[in-house]
Amino acid sequence: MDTKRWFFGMVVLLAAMAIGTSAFAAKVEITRYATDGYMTMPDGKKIYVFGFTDDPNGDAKIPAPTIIVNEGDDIYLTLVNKGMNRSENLEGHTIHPHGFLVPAMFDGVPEFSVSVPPLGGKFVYYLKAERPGTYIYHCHMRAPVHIEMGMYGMIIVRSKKGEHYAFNDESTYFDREYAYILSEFDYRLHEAESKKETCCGKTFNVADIHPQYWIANAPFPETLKDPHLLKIKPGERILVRMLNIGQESHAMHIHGMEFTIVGKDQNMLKSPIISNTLHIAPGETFDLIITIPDKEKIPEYAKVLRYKQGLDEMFPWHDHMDYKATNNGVFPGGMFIPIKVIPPDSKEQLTIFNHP
Ligand SMILES: [Cu+2]
Repeated sequence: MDTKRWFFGMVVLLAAMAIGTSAFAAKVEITRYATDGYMTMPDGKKIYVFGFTDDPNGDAKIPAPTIIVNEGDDIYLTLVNKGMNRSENLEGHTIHPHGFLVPAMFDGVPEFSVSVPPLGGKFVYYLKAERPGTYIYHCHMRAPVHIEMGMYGMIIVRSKKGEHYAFNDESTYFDREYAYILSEFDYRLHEAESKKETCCGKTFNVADIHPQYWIANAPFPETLKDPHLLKIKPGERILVRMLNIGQESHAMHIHGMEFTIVGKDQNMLKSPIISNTLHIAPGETFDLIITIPDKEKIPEYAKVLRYKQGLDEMFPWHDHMDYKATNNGVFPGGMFIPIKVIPPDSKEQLTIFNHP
């Protein structure tokens, strides 16, 4: 190859690389602050928690604010360990980007990378948003304790095909989206942690964890509020992103409709599964599309009930291990997502993207 042609080839290659980078990849900088706080259960029980927040002066948020990026983005996720607002506890924290295929340094396991020290310690995790899907971020420091205490949230990577597609495939189109993060609390461990003044005293055997509170973003009836209340209009395709960061499995059973499982753990399913019960184990994430039959497809007598103005038609989506649909044994409560059917002619403005 002569010099001229080689030079021309290099210019074309570099231009293509520059266009490729600018067109698809954005640099996204996100910060999460690790600290503590309290969460009040519907029965009035005040529970001490650890968690992340996007507010440098705030308490922990349970679950942590959702992180939303686009496929191809270069994510610089900064963890600042503020130290605790509500106790003298001095411990390190990390962020494990659950589902991202990253080098160990950015994987957030303190034994294999770093623990971010309290009172202002900082670490930047670099993540490449290579695949669209639903991910988890959580602390991996003393994992059975710090997860149970509340250090978790969701990461959504939107597909290149567009923000209304779960994956790069026409079949994963959705009109609106909801996100649910499943977890649970054993208040006794939280009380033990609140009394501990310094790190690592053995105060509660994690093998004794037996939760009394189950949470789908929040314990019912908190889930009657936005953004947890799942609203659906006949004919709509609703994407539900659901993850389980607790330490128990759940059998999430939906009433009055079915869902199609289109994705699991950041991969689109080649053969989607239609079901009314999702068995979701710790660490799993699922992408489901829900529809309900159109007005024309239900019998006359049912239309009267379904669309009568002023009468809210509601369905439950709950853990079929039904004792978990309680708050410390009192039904109804716990892992219980209410679904509200919105009449087709309703003027209510429905939020497209709903997440904690
Ligand atoms: Cu932690």
